[in-house]
Amino acid sequence: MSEEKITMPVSGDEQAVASEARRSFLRKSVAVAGGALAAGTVAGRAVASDVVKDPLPIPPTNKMLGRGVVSVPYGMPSKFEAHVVRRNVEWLTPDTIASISFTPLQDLEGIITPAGLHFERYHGGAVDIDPATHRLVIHGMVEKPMIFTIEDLKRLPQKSGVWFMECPANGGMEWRGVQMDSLQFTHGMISCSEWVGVSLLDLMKAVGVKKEATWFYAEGADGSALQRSIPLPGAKDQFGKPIPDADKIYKDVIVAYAQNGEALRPENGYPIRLVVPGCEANLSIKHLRRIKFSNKPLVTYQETRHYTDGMPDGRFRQFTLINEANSVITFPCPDKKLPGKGAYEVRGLAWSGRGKVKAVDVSVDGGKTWKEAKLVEPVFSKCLTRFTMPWEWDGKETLIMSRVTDETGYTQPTLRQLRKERGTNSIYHKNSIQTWKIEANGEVKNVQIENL
Ligand SMILES: Nc1nc2c(c(=O)[nH]1)N[C@H]1C(S)=C(S)[C@@H](COP(=O)(O)O)O[C@H]1N2
Ligand SMILES: [Mo]
Repeated sequence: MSEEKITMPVSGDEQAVASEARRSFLRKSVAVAGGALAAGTVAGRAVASDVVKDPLPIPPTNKMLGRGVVSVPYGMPSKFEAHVVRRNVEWLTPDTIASISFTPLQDLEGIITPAGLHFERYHGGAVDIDPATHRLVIHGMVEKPMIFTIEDLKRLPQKSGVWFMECPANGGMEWRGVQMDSLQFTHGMISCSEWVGVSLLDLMKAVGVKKEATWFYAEGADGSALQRSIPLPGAKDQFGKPIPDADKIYKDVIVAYAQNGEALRPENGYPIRLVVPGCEANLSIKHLRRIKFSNKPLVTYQETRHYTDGMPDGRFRQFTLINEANSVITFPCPDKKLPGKGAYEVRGLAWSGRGKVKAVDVSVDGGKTWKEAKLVEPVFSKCLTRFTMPWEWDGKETLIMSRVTDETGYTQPTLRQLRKERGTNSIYHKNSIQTWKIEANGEVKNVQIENL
């Protein structure tokens, strides 16, 4: 819309503001045209969607257009963002009781997932539990079994962290080949929040966990009553084999009651859930009703039929709890094609269940050469980390990919390496390098290349 078309009466004040805005915009556009400003350039090229003409079409104010300010008791995103929603894959969870909805990673910036877009996974249907009547029972191998109300938990010292939550089935549909032409479905079973609650260590102290306890079970109050066994130091499996990292996993665990500044959402476990940072999200039991200490794992349906990794020899690995380092380019991606050749910033997300992301390399030539991307602050442990890299696209077909290395020195495998070690019988823990094919028309395709 051009400035001339605005016929609404303008007050003196607004005129002053509008003309100051015009002057400052002019100063900025002159600077950009002269190439003097670093802002507004990518890969050394100026980026502007239009050549500026004078007089400039300054956007009108709300008041000039006669629109009122919208105020609601609880704010929602702009109606122009209505496409940014969780989505389901219909054939994956045809019944609505066992459901998975995926986070729209292609539309998110930074590292925090708004609670309403946090992916959501239910084995037995969602519930919304009254916090006034809910209780957390802690029992088993303890000196003093205890029952906590939500108010009791909130009086204890707080512990919080910004941690990702990832279902180990993230990417699971792609083990045998390409299946989903959307970033939302290839990687959208990961989200990241600031979680606030009570440290498990404090609760363990309160009930006096006995020395013999080497496991605890956590159980939910929803339809599935999902139960998982979580190792403590010295934990062994049902065959007597030590559980790797049993001395690390439990230390960060919290019983959370808040997520991104407000109470947990019902879909994410209201009023309390376990959060087991860095580990497969099915350990993070929602609607937590019970923690029981023991000296052996439960070996439930959920720990045998599900959440075990099929190996090439037909056997299954069990209790592979930590999510290894992984990364993906979120722009461009199948959901966000390139409008034409020129300067861009490649953007993506990297994470590791073992700590901080140390480095991310990006290739824009099918893995022939790699360049280190910039990590965007903040970089937290067991948290999504944003990376960026400037890129001048020449308009030719190419393959792009990212590869993360975490603070332990572990580097994300290629798909070929992963398949060599783990075959294609698995559903869980697929963290191989994701390749996107950029076509000459700017469209982006999900591909799996044999030698990568
Ligand atoms: N009570 C309960 N907790 C649960 C589940 C469930 O079905 N019921 N699903 C688990 C699984 S498989 C995952 S991946 C995570 C997902 O957490 P979210 O729904 O908050 O994303 O919750 C876990 N905790
Ligand atoms: Mo899951």
